[in-house]
Amino acid sequence: MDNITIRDIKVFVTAPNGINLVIVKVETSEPDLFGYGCATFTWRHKAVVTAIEEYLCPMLKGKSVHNIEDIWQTMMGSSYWRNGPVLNNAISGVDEALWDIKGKLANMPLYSLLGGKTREGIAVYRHADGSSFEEVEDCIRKYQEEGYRYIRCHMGTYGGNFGGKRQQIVKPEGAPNGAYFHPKMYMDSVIKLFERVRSEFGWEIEVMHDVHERLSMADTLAFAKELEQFKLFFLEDSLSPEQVNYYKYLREQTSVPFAMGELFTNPAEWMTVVQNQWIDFIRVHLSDIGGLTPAKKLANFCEAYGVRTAWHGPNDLSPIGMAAQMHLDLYSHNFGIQEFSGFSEAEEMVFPGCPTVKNGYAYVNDKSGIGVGFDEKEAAKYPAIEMDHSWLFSRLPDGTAVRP
Ligand code: GCO
Ligand code: MG
Repeated sequence: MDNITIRDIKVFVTAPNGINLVIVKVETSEPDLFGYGCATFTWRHKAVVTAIEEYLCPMLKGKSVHNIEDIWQTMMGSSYWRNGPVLNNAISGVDEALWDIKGKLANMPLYSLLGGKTREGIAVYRHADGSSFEEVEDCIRKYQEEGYRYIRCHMGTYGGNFGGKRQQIVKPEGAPNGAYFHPKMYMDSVIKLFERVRSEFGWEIEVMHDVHERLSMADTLAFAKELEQFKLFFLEDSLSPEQVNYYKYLREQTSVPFAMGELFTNPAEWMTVVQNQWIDFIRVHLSDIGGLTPAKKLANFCEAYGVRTAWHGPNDLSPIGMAAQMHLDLYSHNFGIQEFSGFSEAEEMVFPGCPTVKNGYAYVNDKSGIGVGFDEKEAAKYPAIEMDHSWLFSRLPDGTAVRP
């Protein structure tokens, strides 16, 4: 095999959509051969940049580009302490770039390299939200008109806005600032929302909801049982990763399909819930587990247990990362659904070759590798920004900080 080596590893942070995206470029000993990967951890992007520039780049320069698995294993093991989101995202950027290069060398799109297609189009779901039932319904109708048939329904993002009654929350004297929410008011507003959605739109759309780990175990069980009547496609992040063992009891008492995984960074977090079939959909954020190399293994592991994929795909993921997982979506027999948040015009300028969507299905192009470029000049027009973290400081009415 030719001795093409890694010549340099560069990292870029760009925010064409007002969200910091981290992109890795692996340059090789062949002047025109390079690859791109996604290393996007929006809330700690500077730490990811440091991990790449200070550790991975010096470690990998001169290594053959061909041995992706061995490079992945040495990137993962060489920090000794491992399986955290910062280092995993850094590893993902290099890993996906090497897969991009592998595809270019083979002159094949990534899905072909993985084993070819098991479907032609990738069914995607969008996020309907609003501050009132009417606004949510209008949003659903807009997506329906655009051809989407899977829609996540919320009223006031995570923890809800209970139809504008947030100010009714009674806090103690001197309570700290934060994104307060009231579990029971949230649960009640969501039940009422789905009553409206099902009566307005019937059963022709599949609907999901994201609890975003906001509820206690007991409230989650009661909530899931009440939601059964609406036959959700899935209920997401019903528990925090620290409480996944409770899925055993949820599974025994409710028919609601469960999706979990965007917060997973360590295989130990998904092994139990998958092997026990306590969940129906695995939802990891590919770069949070180290990129395409572990994700393809995870997809195959889940297939054995009948767990389908529903990779995390909000707007804090770059089009390169979205395309990489869409190639995996095309290949995986146990594909379930793909979360999708659309691309802005600015993003499409920065990332030529973004996946396209038509009538509720996404399509990647047939260029070799991941198939999405990166215009460094365009990217430079959107330098990293100070993100608004306020929503991450969630609190219960008494001011107790909770997972966001
Ligand atoms: C989802 C997720 C996201 C996360 C976000 C955190 O289901 O898409 O819950 O909305 O909250 O990616 O930065
Ligand atoms: Mg989520």
